Amino acid sequence: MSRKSRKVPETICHKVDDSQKFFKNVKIFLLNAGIEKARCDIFRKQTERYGGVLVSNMEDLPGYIVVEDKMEAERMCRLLRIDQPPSDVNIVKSSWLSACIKQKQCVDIATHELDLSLFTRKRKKELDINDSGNEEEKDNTSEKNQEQKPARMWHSYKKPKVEEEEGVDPESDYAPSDGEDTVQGPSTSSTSSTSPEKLIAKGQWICTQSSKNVSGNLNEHITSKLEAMVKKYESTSDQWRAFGYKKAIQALRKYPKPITSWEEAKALPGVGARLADKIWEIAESGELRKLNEFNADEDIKVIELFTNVWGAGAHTARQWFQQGFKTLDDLRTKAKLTHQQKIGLNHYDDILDRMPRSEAAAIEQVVRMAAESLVTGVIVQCCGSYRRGKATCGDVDILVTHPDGKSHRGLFSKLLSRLKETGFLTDDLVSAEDNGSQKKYLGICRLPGENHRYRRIDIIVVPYDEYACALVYFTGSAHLNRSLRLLAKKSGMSLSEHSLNTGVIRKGNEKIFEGTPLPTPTEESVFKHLGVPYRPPEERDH
Ligand code: DCP
Ligand code: CA
Repeated sequence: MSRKSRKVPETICHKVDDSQKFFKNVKIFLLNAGIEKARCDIFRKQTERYGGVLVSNMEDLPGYIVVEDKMEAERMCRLLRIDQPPSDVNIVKSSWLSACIKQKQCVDIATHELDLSLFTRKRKKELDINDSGNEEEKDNTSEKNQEQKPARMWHSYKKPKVEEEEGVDPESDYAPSDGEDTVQGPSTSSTSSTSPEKLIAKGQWICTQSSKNVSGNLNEHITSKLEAMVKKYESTSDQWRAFGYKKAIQALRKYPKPITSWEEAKALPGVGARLADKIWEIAESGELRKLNEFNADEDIKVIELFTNVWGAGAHTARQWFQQGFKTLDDLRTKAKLTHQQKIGLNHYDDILDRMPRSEAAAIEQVVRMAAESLVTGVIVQCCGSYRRGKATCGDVDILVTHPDGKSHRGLFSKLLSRLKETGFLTDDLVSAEDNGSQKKYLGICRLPGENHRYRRIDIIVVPYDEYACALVYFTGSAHLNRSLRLLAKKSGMSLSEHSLNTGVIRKGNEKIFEGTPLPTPTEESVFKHLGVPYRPPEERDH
């Protein structure tokens, strides 16, 4: 139908009585970009006609954000000058509004919702992924909440050409916002770079600060509840809501005093009105109604139970649930399980339990003794939360190398065989991943003697010239790593668990030239090249 011949729908002209106002008090924010003017006018008139309230400020929502049918989430965020789709708001295409008007009822949004999956995936990378930079790697090397697929594991260890997550953190909390990124997202051509010193001088980088300077989390009573919400949303695959909560948690952790007003909560970076409501609800009452509802929801409980099986992610958990399974026993007896999921189920409680650091030290010692019996002078270092001085550890991440630069070769399989012979390693999750010149084992171990629990262990053997970068990486925290990598990237460098390269040439997010590795004999040298004051591991617990 041509524009000229289109008639103004009859419904516009007729008055409607109250009972027909299917939009009564429903708040609608119409993002008119890309929607032709005449259509916008009709939408506005009809919305109001049927009782809807057109709002011009997103803070007035909850309700609906209506966008052009082909709108992408990222573009929407840019246009609205927000860094993520707001929580607890329905974001729908204009097809939804058309359908409502046509059917004279508030129709289900299911088929009209804006697809946030791409946006979510990108943001997930920014938040979670380790530094080689693709989501598969995160999926496969960080087992928590992830599906484990050995075939993809192999792929994940190839050095990717594309760094996706490193620099795409607009208004990040691990790097200062430069304003431009907030509006425009990642730069599309970044062959130019600034010295790290200049970048650091421009703002507050997480990686330049000691985690000890932070006065501890003074809003723990709030963040613990929000963390529980993240788990719920992750297990229901609502990743973008989970992302919104994670941002709020990070902001709250850094906040120098307990939250004492709604306005204070609302002023936190990344916190909109709805999240501020939730924060304030917890601050005031100590409770979060929504979380209580989730906790009481039997279905969500089951999905969460299943998501905690090592090797199962939200997708598998939901599939099991849909197949009618309700308990871990149902999974054991009726579900089709991968090798890893079987192990995950066998040691379900042990894997979820955090061990005291003394136990991590004892595990490190067992590996050290075995390695030393194979080659003298070997270095065995427990990294991760243990090295950062935490009181409890989720698992042990043990780095092995040899200062002569060659005796690490062949050590990986000998070490594993030795540890298996003694019964220390009990189950292999991933028996050997090749990551360039580094080799990684993921499995389960148990200390000799009575009453010891089964624990998750990663053993990574690396060549000595990669040791310092590997040490920085596996010591973490993940948050600190993201900040260091972003700083490196913005300075024309590239940091990974293998090396710190200089003179990297990028076009958009693609590395055209990998650059040249800088000499990094020690962790101090890595920090120095990046212009970041050296911090001992205990000060890296960001
Ligand atoms: N790492 C990272 N990015 C990730 C996952 C891990 O940079 N997405 C790095 C930093 C971590 C280290 O690897 O500190 C070890 O990973 P863990 O998942 O074992 O994390 P932690 O040891 O810090 O914590 P936990 O006590 O829960 O094991
Ligand atoms: Ca760990």
